[in-house]
Amino acid sequence: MSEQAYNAIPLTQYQVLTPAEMKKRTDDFFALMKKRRSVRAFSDQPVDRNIIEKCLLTAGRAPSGANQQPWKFVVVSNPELKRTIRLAAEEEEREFYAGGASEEWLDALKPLATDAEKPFLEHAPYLIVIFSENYGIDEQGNKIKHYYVRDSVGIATGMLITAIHNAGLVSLTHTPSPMRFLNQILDRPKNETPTMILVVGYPEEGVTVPDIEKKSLDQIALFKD
Ligand code: IYR
Repeated sequence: MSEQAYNAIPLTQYQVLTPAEMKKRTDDFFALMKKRRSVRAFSDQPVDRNIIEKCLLTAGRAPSGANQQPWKFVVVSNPELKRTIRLAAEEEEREFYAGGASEEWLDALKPLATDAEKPFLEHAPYLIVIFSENYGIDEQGNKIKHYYVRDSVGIATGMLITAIHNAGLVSLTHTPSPMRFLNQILDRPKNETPTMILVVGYPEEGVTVPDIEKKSLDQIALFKD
């Protein structure tokens, strides 16, 4: 390795697992993650804020380009703010479904049976609005270039979704388009771009989900031995 510009510390947290432990943990984790579903109807049952905080800390452990951690999570539970977001999102969605989106896109969405109504934006206890920090700003106000921003924020978002599922909660990745209205409503600076709203809470009683499948291992992976 090149000369180290960082203070190197031993990797004390690494723990070797026996093959049996490894198999059990891998199987258990797959069984857990296999149960994850995106849910579009939420109950208004409150969620312990400490759980949300710990899930966000988990997301914050994600790797990122040059460790710049170019994400910002704005956690909205305030009812008026949720209503404002719902109204603004539904306005965008009405345009999207009424012709803003291509026929091809609307066709691709048919199996999900989505429409412009987004009551979950008010019913769910938490909306986590995920922003990408496209560039940083130093103390003198100069721009700091950020690297692999979309990838980094995508990884952190995946870890957040996983942590929320592990906590026994459900989530929905919601992407009103365009989303710039979120900067204004949430008072975020222009170096931050909203990437999605993660809707978090408990499922509404009796909720249904679309009967859709995930691809098989053969379809998603190739092994070159
Ligand atoms: N933003 C719209 C449309 C939508 C787009 C995709 I790609 C989805 O996977 C689901 C919905 C909406 O939320 O209805």
